Amino acid sequence: MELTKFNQTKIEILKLYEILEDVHKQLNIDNFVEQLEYSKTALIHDNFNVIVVGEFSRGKSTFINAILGKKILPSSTRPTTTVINKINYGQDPTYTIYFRAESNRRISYQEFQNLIVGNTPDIDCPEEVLCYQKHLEFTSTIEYLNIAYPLPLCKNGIEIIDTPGTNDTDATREEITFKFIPQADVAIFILSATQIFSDSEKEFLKNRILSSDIQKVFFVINFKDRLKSEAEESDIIDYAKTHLEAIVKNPKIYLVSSKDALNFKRSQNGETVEGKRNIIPENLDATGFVELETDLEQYLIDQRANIKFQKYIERGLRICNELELNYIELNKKIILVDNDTLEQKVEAFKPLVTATKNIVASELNRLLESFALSEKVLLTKYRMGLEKIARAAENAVDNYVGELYTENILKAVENIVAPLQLILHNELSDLKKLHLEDEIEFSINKLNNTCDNLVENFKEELGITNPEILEAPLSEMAINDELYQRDINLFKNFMIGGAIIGVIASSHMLVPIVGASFAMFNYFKYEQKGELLKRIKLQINKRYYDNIKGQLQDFKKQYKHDVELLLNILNDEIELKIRIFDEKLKELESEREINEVINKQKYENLELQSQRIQDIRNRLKNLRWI
Ligand SMILES: Nc1nc2c(ncn2[C@@H]2O[C@H](COP(=O)(O)OP(=O)(O)OP(=O)(O)O)[C@@H](O)[C@H]2O)c(=O)[nH]1
Ligand SMILES: [Mg+2]
Repeated sequence: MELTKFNQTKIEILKLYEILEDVHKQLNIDNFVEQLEYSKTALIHDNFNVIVVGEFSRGKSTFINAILGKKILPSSTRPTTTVINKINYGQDPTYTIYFRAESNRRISYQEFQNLIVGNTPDIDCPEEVLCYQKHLEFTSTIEYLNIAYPLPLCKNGIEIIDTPGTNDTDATREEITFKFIPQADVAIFILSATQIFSDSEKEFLKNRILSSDIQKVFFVINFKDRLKSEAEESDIIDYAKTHLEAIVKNPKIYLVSSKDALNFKRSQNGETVEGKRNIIPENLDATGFVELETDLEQYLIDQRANIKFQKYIERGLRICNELELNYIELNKKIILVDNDTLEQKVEAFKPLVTATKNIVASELNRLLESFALSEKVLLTKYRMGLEKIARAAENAVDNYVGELYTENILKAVENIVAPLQLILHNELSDLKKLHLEDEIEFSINKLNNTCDNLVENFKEELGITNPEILEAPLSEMAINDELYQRDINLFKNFMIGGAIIGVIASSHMLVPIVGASFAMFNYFKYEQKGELLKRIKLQINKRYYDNIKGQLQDFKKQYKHDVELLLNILNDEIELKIRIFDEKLKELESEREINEVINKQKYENLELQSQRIQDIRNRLKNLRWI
């Protein structure tokens, strides 16, 4: 890949990552921000990480040494590598410990050797066991060891990572899986020709390497020198191929002898290779390293940019997919459900308010009709009473036996009539009170129930999703208390009204009689007895009977006034309650409208971000295998 294209691709990926970060910001989430930030830094620094993984003693460290042509990492038949080693380029060899908690520390070659040779102790020797325990305690504080070495292969930011055997403690395996594999661009999975492809190796490959963003895995079967014939070699390769093909597409398998390759390179470099087990091969071909190194070099140098970028492209695509599926789609659905639910609630509440209003209107009508009926009953009773009084007055004149003074005759009439009038007024007042009281009480109960039902429905319809709206009508209305308070006032008013009615009614009836007695006094004074009584009777008759009509009309007027007063009080009371419901309904509607506006904004933002994600996705896909 030419440099300009390389740089352009890098800039484009960085730009897309930045847009993805902004999408996070616009959605007010931080799901992948850390990963994007980390990836951006890695992309800028342009490191290229090759991680070497495999179980204990598969020859990982020997393999790396063979690649480097130098015995840099210790190797042994017993589990050896206890810390992660990063090998990268440095003009002079340096060894640095990167601690988990403390800051890093440069160490000498000797210290380095002591540190990474963590040979398992002889369990019969307590000193060795104690020493090993101390060694393990110390190494657990180390995150990794960095070895900088003047290795041509590691120029251009290539970094090789040697890991402890993956069948090591869980903690190490987890760390390799979650920290170092995700940072790696290429994995070299070392298997052994002598113990080929165990179940745990399969599991590690499937769940920890292939599930990551790593673009390329080299499968290296080590210990080629232990195989006795070419037939055995091809058997091993076939076996590995069959098993690997079940997991990976077109796996590329290399059969090598790391030990022989290392020995060969070391002797080529003029080193003396000691030990009777160390055979130096005649050439590198037999070790399987030529083919492996050629391919590896091609990957590390030629395909490097591609591999590197593919990893970030795939990572970006994966983040896009996750955001779209797990965030955008999900939240769009939530918004739609939320809108529908609120709308349904408002719509369900509307007819309830209307129904309540109808009940109130018909109840007030019924009350009006019932009052009209009572009026008739009361008027009949009143008319009959008045007629009875008129007759009693007539009889009083007929039965008069005293001196013939008009004043005396009128006194006698009044003595008979006055108690009758009082009885009639009391009876009438009681009857009126009874009728009005009963009806009002009935109506108040009914209207109370209707309002209570509405409150109940209101609560039910709104459920617990919107507690503020639900709280407001309950506390504000306090229907029972309010009406109870009102009930008392109503009856108080009524009773005062009743007493006033009584007073007014009786004064109305008395005034004309008193008036009549004074008006007639002088007039009748000097008349003859028979003539006088006759004329008085006529006058009394005329007064009492003629007044009945007017009195009934006055009563009617007063009754109408009382009923209007009562109905107005009741009406005001009910209207107040209905208004509260109406207001609640309006509140609910505006709440819904506001909610819908907010939801609409949210929805539009989700769609906008979704479009941006789609755009990022398309641009990332265009970068695939440039
Ligand atoms: N015969 C033969 N021996 C090998 C080969 N590769 C490694 N060995 C030996 O196998 C043993 C284990 O090698 P290491 O390189 O320490 O293996 P490792 O995978 O790094 O082991 P750990 O770090 O403990 O996980 C050592 O004694 C090596 O000399 C090989 O290709 N052929
Ligand atoms: Mg090792």
